[in-house]
Amino acid sequence: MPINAGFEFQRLEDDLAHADSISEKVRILQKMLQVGPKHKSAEKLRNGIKKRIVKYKSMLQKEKQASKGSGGSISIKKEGSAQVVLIGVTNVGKSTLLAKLTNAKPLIADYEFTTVLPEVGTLNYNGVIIQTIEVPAITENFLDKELGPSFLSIARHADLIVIVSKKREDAKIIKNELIEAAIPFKGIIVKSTDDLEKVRKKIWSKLGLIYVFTKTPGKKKDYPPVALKKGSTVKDLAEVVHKDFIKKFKFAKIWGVSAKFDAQTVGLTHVLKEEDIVEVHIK
Ligand SMILES: Nc1nc2c(ncn2[C@@H]2O[C@H](COP(=O)(O)OP(=O)(O)OP(=O)(O)O)[C@@H](O)[C@H]2O)c(=O)[nH]1
Ligand SMILES: [Mg+2]
Repeated sequence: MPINAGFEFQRLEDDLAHADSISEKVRILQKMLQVGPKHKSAEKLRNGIKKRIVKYKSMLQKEKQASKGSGGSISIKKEGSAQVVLIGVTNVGKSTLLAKLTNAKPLIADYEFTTVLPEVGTLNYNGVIIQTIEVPAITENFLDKELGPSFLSIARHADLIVIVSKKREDAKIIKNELIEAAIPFKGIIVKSTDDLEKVRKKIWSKLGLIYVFTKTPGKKKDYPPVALKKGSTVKDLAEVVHKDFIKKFKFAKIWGVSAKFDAQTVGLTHVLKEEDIVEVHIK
């Protein structure tokens, strides 16, 4: 091994833990084979790396098949304004929480691995529909399990990951498995005993969304509201509501937190706030 290669190998190991895609993991592992020790006693290490490359390549293949709609991978069609997954080790109350948050009626039992397939429910946040999925319990080395890659890919594609845990070690196992699968964790950790309203608010706030109401002149505000990314403008709302609205846009009238006064007249660039009511006037 050339001088400093040991140092570079270590740096690559570090990069590997922080890689946020599978293809990035493959690239780093291949580089590790290049710079790593090549002598006889390092054979075990090299074989381990090669095995991981094979594993990740097969995952890439599976995900490619899933995105084409073929292969045995489990994919869940996105519905609503956002998709949230509940993930955790077994028996931590994932199904219990899903049943409390959504309309789903999953099987809840005191034995382990009760949930064997993803359970889907809809969470209604002030009229905004958030698809919420319980992923079957995660175990250590989950990628090596038959359905591991498929179940983890549900978490990969979600807008928010919610780790359900009873103790800190539970969450640690999940975080490790996410790292192993190159899924960045920017989510939240909750207990099934946490105050339900607090959990709902945490989910909403972490999704980075706001909800606003549209209104037709002379009528009351429409229901349900429209979900938008934080920082959205009248233009973003108009785009969601009707394509023609921007071409024909004259002005908007606005009520709520972002308005200086009721029925303030604003243009397309006006930044909206949660619970605003917007009346678009067109030519
Ligand atoms: N005391 C108490 N028991 C709970 C709570 N949440 C869940 N349980 C119990 O814990 C057991 C497992 O709950 P589930 O909601 O099925 O847990 P899960 O994480 O979905 O479990 P698996 O799908 O089997 O991995 C059940 O017997 C629940 O009644 C809780 O907040 N308090
Ligand atoms: Mg369950």
